Amino acid sequence: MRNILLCVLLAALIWTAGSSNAEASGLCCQLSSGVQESLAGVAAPGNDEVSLQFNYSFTKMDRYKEGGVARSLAEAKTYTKLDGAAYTSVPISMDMMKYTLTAGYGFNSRFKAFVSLPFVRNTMDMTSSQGAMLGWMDMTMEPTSGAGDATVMGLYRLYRNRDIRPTDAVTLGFGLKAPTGSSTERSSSGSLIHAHMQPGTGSWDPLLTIMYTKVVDQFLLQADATYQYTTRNREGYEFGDSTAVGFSGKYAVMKEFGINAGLTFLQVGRASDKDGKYYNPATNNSLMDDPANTGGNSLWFSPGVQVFPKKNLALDAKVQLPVWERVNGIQLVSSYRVLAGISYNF
Ligand SMILES: [Cu+2]
Repeated sequence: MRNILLCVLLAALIWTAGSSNAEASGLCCQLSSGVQESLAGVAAPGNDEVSLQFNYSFTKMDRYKEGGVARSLAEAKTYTKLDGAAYTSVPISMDMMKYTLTAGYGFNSRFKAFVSLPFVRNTMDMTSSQGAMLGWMDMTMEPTSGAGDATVMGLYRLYRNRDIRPTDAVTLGFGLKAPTGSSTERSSSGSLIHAHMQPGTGSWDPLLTIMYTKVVDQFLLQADATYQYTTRNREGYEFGDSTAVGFSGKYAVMKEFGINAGLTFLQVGRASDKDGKYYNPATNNSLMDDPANTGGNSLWFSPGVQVFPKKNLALDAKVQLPVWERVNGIQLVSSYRVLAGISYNF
């Protein structure tokens, strides 16, 4: 059994490595990589078990925030760059869809490894100024879609209070997000599209995560923190580092059905475009492209349900709602995210 599982993991890795033209999701939504979504979701594989998960997420971005204050699209159109020039290209809305396949394997009772590969599709409506006489014209961008950035992650259980039915456990995770998704998609005019709409980031990013879980009767409580250290991609662009801290609780209503809720605090650093390939301030007046308008802090509330229709099979669905945010500059921010997943342990 172990060999089969290793083969599955290897195959996933090879597939991942081969899909160098793939696309990954940008960080617009300010929520981090697919593997966190998967891990936050459903059952981890047991000893010598393989788990397969399929997750879907949809993010709607259609509001503006300047710092912590809500702004209208009309207000966004009046903003200027740091050099005083007006933004002449402003996003109206962005939809991000992500389908993530995650394979996991439990090597022993302490160590589990996961590989996840997302497939993403991003769409955007924008408006651009045609000059003082002609006003603003709305347009829909060519959607971007394809494989995204794959993540490999190992989870190591540092501590549990007892061997049989432990109620307290601490787990440490190390991961690496690989640049399997394209970060160099271009528009028909030949220029690189927004860095945050590219399928991938183009960078190798280490991840570190630690989680504490506690079982009290029918409740499962979890506290976790994840840090993603971003690096610069070949085009000279570097997304901001991110830190996510979460608290969540699951309540088993009955054997086949559970409800859960969580709070996540997310901190994302400002991006930097060293060589000006995505944003050349001399020629680019796009609000979306200006790194001054990237990064910020946000707090999310996530209610959800889990269904276990039969042994080894789990379904889950949740909504993530921003309850507070404070962004750098002025940014298009999310109204909601919807996530759904199915997992099976072999
Ligand atoms: Cu756009």
